[in-house]
Amino acid sequence: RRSSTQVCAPVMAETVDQMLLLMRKAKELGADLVEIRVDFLKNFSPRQDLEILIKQSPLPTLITYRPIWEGGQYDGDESQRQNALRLAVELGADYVDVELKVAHDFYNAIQGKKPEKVKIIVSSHNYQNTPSVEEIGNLVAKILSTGADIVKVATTALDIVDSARVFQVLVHSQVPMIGIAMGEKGLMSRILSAKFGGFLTFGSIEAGVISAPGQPTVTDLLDLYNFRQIGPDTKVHGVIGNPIGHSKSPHLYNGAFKSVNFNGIYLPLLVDNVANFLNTYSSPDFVGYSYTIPHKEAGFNCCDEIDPIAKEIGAISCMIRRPDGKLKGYNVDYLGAIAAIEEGLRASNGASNGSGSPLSGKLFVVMGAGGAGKALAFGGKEKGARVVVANRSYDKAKQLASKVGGEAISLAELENFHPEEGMILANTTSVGMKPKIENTPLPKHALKHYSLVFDAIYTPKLTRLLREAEESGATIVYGTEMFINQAFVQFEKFTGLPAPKQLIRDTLARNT
Ligand code: SKM
Repeated sequence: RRSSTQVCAPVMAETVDQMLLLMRKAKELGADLVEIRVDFLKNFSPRQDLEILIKQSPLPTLITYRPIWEGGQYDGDESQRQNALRLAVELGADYVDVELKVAHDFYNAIQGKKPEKVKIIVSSHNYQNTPSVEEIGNLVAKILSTGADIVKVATTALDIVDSARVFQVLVHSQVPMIGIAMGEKGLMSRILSAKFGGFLTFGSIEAGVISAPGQPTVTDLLDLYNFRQIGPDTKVHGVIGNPIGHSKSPHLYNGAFKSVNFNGIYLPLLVDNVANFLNTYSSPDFVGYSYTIPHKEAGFNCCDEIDPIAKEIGAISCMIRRPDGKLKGYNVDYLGAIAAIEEGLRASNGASNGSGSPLSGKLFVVMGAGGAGKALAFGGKEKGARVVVANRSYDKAKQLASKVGGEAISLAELENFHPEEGMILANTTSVGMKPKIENTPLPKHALKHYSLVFDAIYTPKLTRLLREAEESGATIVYGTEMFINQAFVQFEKFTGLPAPKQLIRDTLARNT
């Protein structure tokens, strides 16, 4: 265990019995404490219920009675609410949450009657945005002036860079502090609170049953993100894309990092603006990124140095922060995809055609002219294929085609494009990717002219395009092949260690 940051499971239910069940579940899952949200109880009788909840809890307790005016469920009389919180103190809850707005009143009311072991968390929630570092700092000072034992500041992330301001305050806090940026774009604040010294982070007992937006599950925190292994020195990595929820890279790398005891974490990074992200998280601990759709070209433009192959392609799939702080970009996409396509061709042709690439001389159609399209077109050219780039925007197709000495057509034209039989098709657009798996970039009737079809999408593994290609008699090559091959290379770039290949294969098989 590299840090003391605890995992706290919020418990929300309508009856005390249901809460007790959830509290046991939280313990089984590995949480360190439970936040009992008594504002969710129907017919709450404070004296009787708090006694049971606090005394029978299998884990240390945090009692929270959140009013509507702070984002909770309680809509009743304020003095009754504070009476219940005072009772929680008397009954010896380990922690009691008191909202900043009423903290002075509350402290006046409990004057000297607080058992030593009971700690008061004074909390502030902002559901609109994340203010400046200075404003968050002032808020913390205000909270401290109430006499708080523990400071809690929860803001809302409107962009991934917002978590950085929370970290900045968290890391400098002289008192125990809970600092979280809520919302999907604030996920990293919840996970990296272990790195930046947060007192606790929240993890839900069940997926989707959350007490605040963006909360991961306890199980994801502990098993997917290796929360107990995150500490101040942990190096941060992640996959930069938009959307990013579908990516299996966090599963792959976190599992692989753990298996070789590498002190690193790998996050899904939902980025709107790549340059802004890189400028914000510029400390030496933010060391390595994978780039996925649609940011492979934006990443390319942010590099201080670019590997020759990536330079030729014009897009990156991997970025490393060197010890001197410079960002170096690589493209390791095409290697894995081309190898998998070659393997597919060799297998379907029976014997190999000697030492040359089976792609040589073939008509190779690449759908999409974004980062992955560029890599595949480049790979095709390298192997001596005749490349055709088909893209929704013809201009972009034209640009790429001229770079690889190929032909350009629009996606609409591709439907009736069959200069010859036995062509090879690669999809690099996101059409057909989860969640819109009913979509396909090319209608089935057009697929009969292809002998092999590859899809760079790997969620789902069998896309509609691949299913229809198979039904049309083509050899199909899954995106998982490309994904796994490039992951081996990236793992080595991130860690300097050989990739645990079997473990990575198994992890992907379990998760697709
Ligand atoms: O090139 C890869 C990238 O490294 C990661 C990724 C993902 O996590 O889904 C997909 C491909 O773009």
